[in-house]
Order: sequence, then C-alpha cells, then structure tokens
Amino acid sequence: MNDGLDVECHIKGNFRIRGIRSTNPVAVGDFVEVQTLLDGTNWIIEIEERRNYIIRRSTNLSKESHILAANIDQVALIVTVNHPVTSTTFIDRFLATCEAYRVRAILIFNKIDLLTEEELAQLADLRALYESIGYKTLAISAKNLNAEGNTREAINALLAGQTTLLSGNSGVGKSTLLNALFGREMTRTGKISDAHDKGMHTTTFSEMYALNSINGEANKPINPTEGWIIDTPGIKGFGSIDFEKEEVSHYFRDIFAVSRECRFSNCTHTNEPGCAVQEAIIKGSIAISRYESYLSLLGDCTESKYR
Ligand SMILES: Nc1nc2c(ncn2[C@@H]2O[C@H](COP(=O)(O)OP(=O)(O)O)[C@@H](O)[C@H]2O)c(=O)[nH]1
Ligand SMILES: [Mg+2]
Ligand SMILES: [Zn+2]
Repeated sequence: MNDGLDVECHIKGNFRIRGIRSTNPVAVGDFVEVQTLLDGTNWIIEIEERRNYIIRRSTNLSKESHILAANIDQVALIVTVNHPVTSTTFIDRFLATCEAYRVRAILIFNKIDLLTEEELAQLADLRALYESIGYKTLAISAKNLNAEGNTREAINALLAGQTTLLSGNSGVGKSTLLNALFGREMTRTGKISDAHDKGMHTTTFSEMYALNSINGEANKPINPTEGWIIDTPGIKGFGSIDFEKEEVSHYFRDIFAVSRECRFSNCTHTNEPGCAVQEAIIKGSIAISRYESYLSLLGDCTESKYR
C-alpha cells in the first residue's frame, strides 16, 4: 500500500537479500511490504526487487558493500567551476560511473554568483560540452535560488516526479540547495561533518525527502508521485567501479559513438592506426578533456591488473 504515511518499522536481524553482501539489508528508496503485529509493531517482511541501486564498497577488507540508495531515476551532480574547482576528470569519472549503473545523470553548476567573466565563459563552454554529449545541465546559485524566479522553476521541472540522488564534492552547496528547495533547515551547511566517516563501522546513512513537503509544509502527507530527493551526507562519490579495460569507452557516450568507425574493433583509442577517436579529437568533435578523463580511467584498469 502506498498511502504516504510514515511508519516506524523493525527488521529481523537475519534479514538478508539473496546475492548482495551489504551492511544494510534495507536501503533508502526500497519498496517494502510491512506487516503490523497485534502488539502494534511494524515489521518489514519483504523487499521488492530493486530497479537499480548504487553501492559504496567498504573501505575495510570485509568486501561488504553499503547500498546508498535504490530505485533512483536520476543523479544530480552538483559541481562548481570555482569555489571549489570541480575538475572535468571528476565530472567525467562520475558520469562514467552513472553510465555503468545505468542511471541518468544531470549536471547542476552551482555558485554562479561568485564567477568572474572568464569563469562564466568557462561555465558556458562546459555546459555546451555536456549538453552536446547528451547530459542536461543547469546553472544556479543555491544561495539565491528564489531571488530570480526562473532558476527555481527550472530546477523544479528537473526534479518533478523523479527520485533524484544529490551528489557532489563537499563544499559545492548540496546542503544549501536542499535547504533552499525546502525552505527550511534540512541539513547543516558550511563545516563538513565527517564524523560518520571515521572508524571501521561507517554509520553513514542516506536520507530521503518528499518533494511535496517543499516550502516548509513538513507535515503534509507524502505524495510519492511528486518525487523525492535523496541526500547522502558525508559521501563524496560512489567509490569507483572496477571497470574492464574494454568497457571503459562504453561509458563515454561521445567516444563510444565514434569508436564504431575505428579500424580495429578492440581499439583502445590510444595508439592504434585508423583510430576514429583520435581523428575526432584532431577535428575537435571530441573534447580533449573528455579524452584525458577516458585515459585516466583506462590507466586505473591497467594498474589494478598488475597490482
Ligand atoms: N556565494 C555562494 N555561496 C554558496 C552557494 N551555495 C553554497 N554556498 C556556500 O558554500 C559553502 C558550502 O556549502 P554547503 O551547502 O555546506 O556544501 P555541501 O558540502 O555540498 O553540503 C557554504 O558556506 C555555503 O554558504 C551559492 O550559490 N553561492
Ligand atoms: Mg553538506
Ligand atoms: Zn579507436
């Protein structure tokens, strides 16, 4: 039943899902079946199969993973051209990871109020680049989100009806954006609290907010169809995936599209003759920054093989 009510639930200690060794059997975004016992307690008895999920591998050696979120429609990566600088390598690696998870990614450039003329030109170039590859982008100032009406509307349109996971480096304005969207203090801004990230037993947890509780109406019953935002406080990225060398180019849409024209079907686009990707870079139809990111991910693969 999807009645939008908040219910506190218990879960049996030995609840495990087939095939996933995760530290959390139930994740944010899961659809579950709940049974209410005679004593009034609620128990999760079934977890529906996940459409997708994003994991973070534990840093310890147990090889267990932590499910950050399940059943998400899109990831919004918050980035900043400056204050702090978000590198294109970071953006591209993140986008490649989203491609591997088969989750749509959108790029939200924040803090545009702080940018110089030159940085604004850089922003325009970056937006044009990622739009041309097929990613939606938006430029905002989370601090002044409601000052100029149209960015607020644009961001509402991006989020409406979707389950969106917010991500991005610390300091880019995720908490500020959440607070501005909901019109009240959702998470602390400023000083980064990483107390959760210390020690072996990471207790980092994600939180999910119903979009129809926007504008301070916290006690409105939840309407799940209006969409959700998932915040993962204290988590900088997803943790990288172990890509196979051959598949890295599949996660760079622009590179992949051209690679069909390469002379060799197993072309790594590094030094092979007849490489269409190299040609496209010379012609300028593939950005050098994208190619550099591709090489950086490719380099990781080679390294791990001989480690
Ligand atoms: N000038 C300006 N500052 C911002 C903007 N968004 C966030 N900040 C500031 O950047 C700092 C980090 O923001 P925060 O929301 O805590 O980042 P988080 O680590 O991603 O959650 C805070 O001092 C915010 O006030 C913006 O659009 N413009
Ligand atoms: Mg924060
Ligand atoms: Zn090639």
